[in-house]
Amino acid sequence: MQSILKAVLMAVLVAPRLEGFNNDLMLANLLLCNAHCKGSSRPKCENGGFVDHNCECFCPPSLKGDLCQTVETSSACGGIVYVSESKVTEIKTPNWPSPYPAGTKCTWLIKAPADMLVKLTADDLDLPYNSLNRCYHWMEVRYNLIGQLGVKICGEIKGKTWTTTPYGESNLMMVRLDAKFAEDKDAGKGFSISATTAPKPIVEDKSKICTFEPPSDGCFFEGDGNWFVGEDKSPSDYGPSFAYRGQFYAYVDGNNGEDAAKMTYKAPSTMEYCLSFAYYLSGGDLKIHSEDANYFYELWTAQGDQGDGWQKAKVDINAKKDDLIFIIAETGSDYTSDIAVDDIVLKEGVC
Ligand SMILES: [Ca+2]
Repeated sequence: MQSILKAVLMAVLVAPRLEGFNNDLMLANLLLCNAHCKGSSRPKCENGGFVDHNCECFCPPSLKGDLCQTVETSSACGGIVYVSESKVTEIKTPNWPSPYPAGTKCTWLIKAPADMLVKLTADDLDLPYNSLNRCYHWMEVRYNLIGQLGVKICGEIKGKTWTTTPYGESNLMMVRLDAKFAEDKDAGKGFSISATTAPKPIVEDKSKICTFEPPSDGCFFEGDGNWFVGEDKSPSDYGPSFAYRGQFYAYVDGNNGEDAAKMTYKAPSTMEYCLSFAYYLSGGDLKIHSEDANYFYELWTAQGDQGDGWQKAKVDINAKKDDLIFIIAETGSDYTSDIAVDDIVLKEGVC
């Protein structure tokens, strides 16, 4: 199987138009390996959830339910808030403006219609922090990718706003109060925030995507021979148990030793780009570099075992025409350090 996968990846990443290569036969072999979880048995996960290897929804943190349709929160606060155009919904912490109870944790999922953005304003916020400006209790705002940790806000704030962007989960925002982490610290007033919609600008979607799902016309990143296509559970047992999205992903086997595997893309024009991707790291380093005629630039790095799960990352890349953009996987000396990527998206504009 591995040799087939390697051959397919070579075809997909390195030479997608290789003459004489029987793509159809290879893709048929791959599809035979993935006959389950299709059609009506495939759940339609909501709120940023995706289908895992058991054909069940894998939910972003703080969401649960068969389709990720429910919020995990205490009974005193939180829930799903639907906002619509020209309507402002106020969200307040328990007892506002008196202090919230010790140890309170609340989660609100704010949903706008699919063609709208969510706009949030902190009308009044008072949450305790220390002399180093570290938050004892905080409000966390997650948006665009609600599975990814958001900004933590504390102190005394009035009037600050957040708006989702047209990319990603543009009509979803998650707001959390965490007064549990430092439960022994005195509570502040909490927060009173208002949520509403904002118009979604019409954007021409100039994005490039690699999901490694067949049938594929190839990936815009060119991979060297150290990348394989994996499906469901990785052959080595040290990689992911399932793809981040769909059923296939690209990976580098930890058995490669310290060799680096590289995917390369040449910027077609001088432009600001946003590179987003899902990655799985059980050791070694994953790096995003760019290179012009004179220098190379280290733009982003993740190091070491990140646990059993996919992470998401976004990297702003300011590239000139013909600059090279690299995704570099260095598996290190430990044979367990498999590295996988999926859902690589390059969009014009900042992240
Ligand atoms: Ca995929």
